[in-house]
Amino acid sequence: ASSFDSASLNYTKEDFKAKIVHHLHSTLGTSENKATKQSWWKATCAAVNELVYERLTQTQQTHANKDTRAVHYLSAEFLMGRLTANNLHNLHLFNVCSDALKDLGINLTDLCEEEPDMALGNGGLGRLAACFIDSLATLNLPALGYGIHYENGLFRQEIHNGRQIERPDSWREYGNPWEICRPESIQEVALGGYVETIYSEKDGSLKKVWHPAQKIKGVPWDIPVVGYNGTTVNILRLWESKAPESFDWDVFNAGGYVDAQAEKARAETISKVLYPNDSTEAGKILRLVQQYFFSACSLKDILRRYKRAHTLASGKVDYSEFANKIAVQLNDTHPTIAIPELMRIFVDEEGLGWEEAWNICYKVFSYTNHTLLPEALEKWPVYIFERVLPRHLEIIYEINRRFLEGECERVFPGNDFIKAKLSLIEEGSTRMVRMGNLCVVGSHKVNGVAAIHSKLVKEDLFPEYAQIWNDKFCNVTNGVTPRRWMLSCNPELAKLYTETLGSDEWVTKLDKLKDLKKYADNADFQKKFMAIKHANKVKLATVIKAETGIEVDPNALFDIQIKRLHEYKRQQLNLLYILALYRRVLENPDLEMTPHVFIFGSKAAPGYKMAKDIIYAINKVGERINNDARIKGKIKVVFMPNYRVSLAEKLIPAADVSQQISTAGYEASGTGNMKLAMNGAITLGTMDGANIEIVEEAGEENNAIFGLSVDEVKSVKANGYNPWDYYNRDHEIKKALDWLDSDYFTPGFPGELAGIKRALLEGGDTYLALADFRSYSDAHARLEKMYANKKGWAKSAILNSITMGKFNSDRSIQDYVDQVWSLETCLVK
Ligand code: 26V
Repeated sequence: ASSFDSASLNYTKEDFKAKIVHHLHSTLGTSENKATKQSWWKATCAAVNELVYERLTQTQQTHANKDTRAVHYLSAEFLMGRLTANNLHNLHLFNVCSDALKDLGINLTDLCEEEPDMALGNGGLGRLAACFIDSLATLNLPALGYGIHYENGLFRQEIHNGRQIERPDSWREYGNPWEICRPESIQEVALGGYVETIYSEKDGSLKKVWHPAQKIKGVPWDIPVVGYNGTTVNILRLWESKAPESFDWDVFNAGGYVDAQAEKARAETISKVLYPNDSTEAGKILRLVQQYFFSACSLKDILRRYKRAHTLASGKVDYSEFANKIAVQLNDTHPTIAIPELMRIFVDEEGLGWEEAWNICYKVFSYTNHTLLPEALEKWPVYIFERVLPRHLEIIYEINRRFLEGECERVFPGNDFIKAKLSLIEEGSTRMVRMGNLCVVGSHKVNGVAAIHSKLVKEDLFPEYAQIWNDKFCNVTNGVTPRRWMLSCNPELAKLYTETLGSDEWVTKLDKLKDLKKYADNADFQKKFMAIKHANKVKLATVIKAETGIEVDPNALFDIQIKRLHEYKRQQLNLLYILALYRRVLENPDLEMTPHVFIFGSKAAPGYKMAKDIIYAINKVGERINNDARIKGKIKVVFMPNYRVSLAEKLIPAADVSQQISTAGYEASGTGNMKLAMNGAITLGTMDGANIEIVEEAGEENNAIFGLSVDEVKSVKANGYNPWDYYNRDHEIKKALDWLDSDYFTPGFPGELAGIKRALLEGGDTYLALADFRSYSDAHARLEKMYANKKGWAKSAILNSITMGKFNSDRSIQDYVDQVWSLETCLVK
């Protein structure tokens, strides 16, 4: 029982039952005997929404009355997943609801499966945004999330004969009970056209007037974001694009009517689909339009709210408070265009002088970098900008001119080489706008997402900028919400912790779990902990069987790598080890080893051929191994199709080992690593991203760390890395790679997997998989030994789980509050 049950006083079991039945009748238009599971689910959501809406209104009134400073989290992605269980937990209604439904003959966990994932994101960056808005509400901070209401989220992945097939994801085909359309807050944004320069006879000034070619309507859909324990319900506001009402339908004759429909379809294309790339910048016009569309709608929304509170009696708006009231966080460079857009509004529309406008502007914005991969750093061709956002391009040029002649010249006088490097414009055959540079110049803070990453952002990516503005650069290590990633997905473990501690305080103060340290060695506690892990594995085994037909033994070691497929994340290294291990068992059928289940979950960007080839290879190697009677089930390889948030919630609690094996220096942070460790998985990982901080908390002796460090990677590369040396010297590497040339895994089709070998040899092995192989194999051996010692393993698993307090996203948000936003909490009555 928690102190906040009182907040949900109106929600006894009987009340809840009555509400659900009421909504089944009045909202869903059906009855108990006819209702489908989906209707029951929606009726349950409607019952929950009664409370959510009440608190939402209270929150919004409180924030408006107090005119609080608020943070606006602009993100092209919010990977929310499902909301039913999450909202119930955060409102302390999960058990009441479960009991009420039980009386009605319905199982809540079953019902939750009715909800499609809100997959409005690719991976880490989008899921981080989702965790952050949970924490913002939980910490009672005034905050809004702003993004795009994609009609289709990340593609659904099917596996056909081992290959990834992409299918559309239509998450709201049958309605979404968590979103509220707000036509009263529709915004309109402009695109294209040309800029007119008007000379003023009066004062000789030049005024710029943008004559856009097109207007787009942004329709806001609000998703309430329910804080845990508290009374704050913030919103996530997602913009849907529509053709504007003002569209002059009357002027169209019969022929024009059709053109008008085409025009309408074009407007609605903007929010149709989420781009499924998460590491390569394709430079597609539609994507720039998406970015501008949601950034501009969001800024207009912010300005409308600001003006309501800061318009003087004269009718003039007082902008002197703007930077004190408004913080805008840019989640990667995707919403960067908000910077010139705010300048445009201030200078062109609100009549502020350039310097006055700029002084407000850079104080409002701050920027989070999420990747160092050069191919992911956004650049837009100037010619695209000219067509889509001609006025913004001019503003960017002016920002650039003032920067190069001002701060840059002051610190690097006459240094054209550095000026070319720091310029917002990249010169060349195709001139480009560098969005990262624009973010650094236009923000007051720039942060990376783990200590090592922030250091690399400052020292390797933006070193000259750091010379100009040393204090601009900071670190905020990522975190994840323990509400979803422990309490909700691993209820039995949560119960053990709450009962043992005598309090559920840990759900917000995750550091409290450290008080359990004294039990890490306790035989009874270990037994309970491992029984929960086993039960989670049994459940997962059922899911695996249902999804793939593969039988796995819950007594085997469950070794999990779940993340987007990318060569830097090195799923191919995992595969190489599987091949080596398979050969060892074939050569020595009596080999003593713990049965080992390798589980993968991963989507590849549809245009990333090598990533898709690796998925195919995992599936084909798996097929052969899983059906090879000679190895007596010692190795199983499972590729779980359609990896997504809701599947992660089933995989993570069942993991014994968490593979976090990126080449050091390439994984900015990782957040799956945190989720897995919290749930008692032991990390098999490199010293990269947040892994470094994870083992700092949990102890290196409780994990299996291997591979080159960031500095070693740099020096290996500097000294001319040659993967052939490893191939020629390491027998196991050679055998494993040569195997890929044969048709052993693809009977009748030799060479189908040879591309992987080629990338690792002829291709130069960009991510040093071969260089790290032996050390990786040794780490596996250490893990095996650890796993053989049941008590030792239990202790390490427990210690990992209970020392992850630092990786609570509430802590990350508090770091942003202290270092970047200077926000104050605002209690809602
Ligand atoms: C980049 C691009 C490039 C253009 C095409 C569309 C697109 C979409 C998303 C991205 C962002 C990729 C960066 C990303 O997701 N980084 C991940 O961020 C996580 C949260 O900070 C972090 O834990 C991961 O290490 C990092 O890879």
